[in-house]
Amino acid sequence: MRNVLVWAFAVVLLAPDVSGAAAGRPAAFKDSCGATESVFAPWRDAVLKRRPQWLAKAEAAKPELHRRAMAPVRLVRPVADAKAFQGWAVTETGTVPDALNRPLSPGDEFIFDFGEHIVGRLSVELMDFGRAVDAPVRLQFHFAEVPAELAEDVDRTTPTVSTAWYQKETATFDDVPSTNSLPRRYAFRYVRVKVDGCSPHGRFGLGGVSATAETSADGSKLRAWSAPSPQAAAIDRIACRTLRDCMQTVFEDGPKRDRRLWLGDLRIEALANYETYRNFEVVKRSLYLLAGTCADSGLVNSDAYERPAPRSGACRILDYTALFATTVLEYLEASGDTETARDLWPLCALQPDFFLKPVCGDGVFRHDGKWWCFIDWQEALDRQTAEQGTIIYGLKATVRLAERLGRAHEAVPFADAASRMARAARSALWNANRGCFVCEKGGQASFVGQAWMVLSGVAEGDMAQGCLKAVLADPSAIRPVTPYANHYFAEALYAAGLRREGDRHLLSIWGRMAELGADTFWEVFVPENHRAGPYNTPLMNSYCHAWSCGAAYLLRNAKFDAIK
Ligand code: RAM
Repeated sequence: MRNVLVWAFAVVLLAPDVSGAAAGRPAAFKDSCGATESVFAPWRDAVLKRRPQWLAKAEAAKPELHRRAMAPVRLVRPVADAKAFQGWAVTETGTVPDALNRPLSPGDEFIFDFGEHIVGRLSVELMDFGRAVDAPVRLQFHFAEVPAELAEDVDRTTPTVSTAWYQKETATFDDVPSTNSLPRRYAFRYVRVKVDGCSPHGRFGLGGVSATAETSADGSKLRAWSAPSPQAAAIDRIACRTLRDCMQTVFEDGPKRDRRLWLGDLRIEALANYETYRNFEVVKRSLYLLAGTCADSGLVNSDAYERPAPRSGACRILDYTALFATTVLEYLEASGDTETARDLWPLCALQPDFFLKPVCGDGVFRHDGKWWCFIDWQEALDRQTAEQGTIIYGLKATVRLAERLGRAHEAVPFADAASRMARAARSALWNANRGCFVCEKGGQASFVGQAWMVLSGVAEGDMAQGCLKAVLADPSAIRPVTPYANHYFAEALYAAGLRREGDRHLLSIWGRMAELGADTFWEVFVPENHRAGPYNTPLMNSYCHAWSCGAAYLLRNAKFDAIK
């Protein structure tokens, strides 16, 4: 997966702007649907004028954070356990008071277990024993979301992302006694506190260790839901906690890493949020942040930072950009906020100018090397079929949004493009012998390729059921590695009326993570390879990852009920 990551970032950062005539690909398909430059020009003008107002609106919609005081519940240490997730579990070594009110020496250490995953600040109280402490106290802190992070040494790995994400700190405290807060916000269930240096004269000890959890999710607003089974209740609980911990002043992808807004993650978080905490402000802020930081061409980039000042991350994921209008449409439908949807319409209407560029004259998507085609972290995946479906899905959402806003006439070229691409998919990408959609070069069939063909309505009825069942029965079909892509596969099963298969799939991913003791759902999960991940070490994976919280949406949206 490492090569894919390096390649993807190189492409998105080094590729020229995909706007306007810069893309050397024939614009024939777009033009033939009536999506010509003159159609896009007024929207582009409106977008560029509105960008500063959009940033101001993002700022005005900043949600308040709710805080909870948290205390550790026990002391633990990691133990090897072949049956546990990644081969590591924790075992209890004592109670919290065992670590407190006692003189400590260099090398002493304790691992505090807070009992559940939290996102927040840590505070540590230092105490003396009636005598002045004649040197500073230096402590090492190591925060962990899962036991493997406590047991394995990140310094022996070569991650493809910065090790500064790894949640380790050394802090030196001059005053004893004193109460001190660590500088960053952390994502963790466990924290190891180790004495690195202290005076041999005048002893010090820990008076207390506590945390303040932060989230923009208001727990008192969490919608009640009657789960059809204890297993469904457990999955929902973990999914809601995942959403809660990623829901900060924007929807973050992962509070450990990358701590920023990503469009693909946002869409799933927003869907889960509508069924659970229903905080519309944070969706509005996230949409406006992406809108206000769009490129000078008017392209909606895939990621954005809030701090130190709003800024685009400048990644250009085709399948994320194609989902922007969908995310606005779903926000409108859930919140009734027509004003925001109207305000963002020119931006939504402009995006097909970008994501239709790699569609060739025959209506088939062929990667032109100018985008990051993501879909999933699965390295073996040929993304053609999934991208084709995502583009059609995005076009249809743009049409529906136009209809909701009384602007259907403006979306005629997009409706035309969607139906022509659907026809093209059914002829160029359908393999009648295998009964499923495949990619042109090499004929690869994938789970997520069928998912997007079904979700976009390219395949309906028997064709939809048939292609999903075909890949389920085919050991050579490429399976997803992220809960993100698995989410769309499960949703496609439900959409095709395969409820039992949908439930089974949901249980095989989210149910299995729950069985393995997940506090919050993970960024990557391959049931038969717990060490899978795109960063060259599972230690850099995020274990509270936004795009995994969609199980709450799938469960609550009346999609799950066949297996009780
Ligand atoms: C990673 C993040 C994020 C995802 C992008 C594509 O950096 O995990 O969730 O949206 O990749």
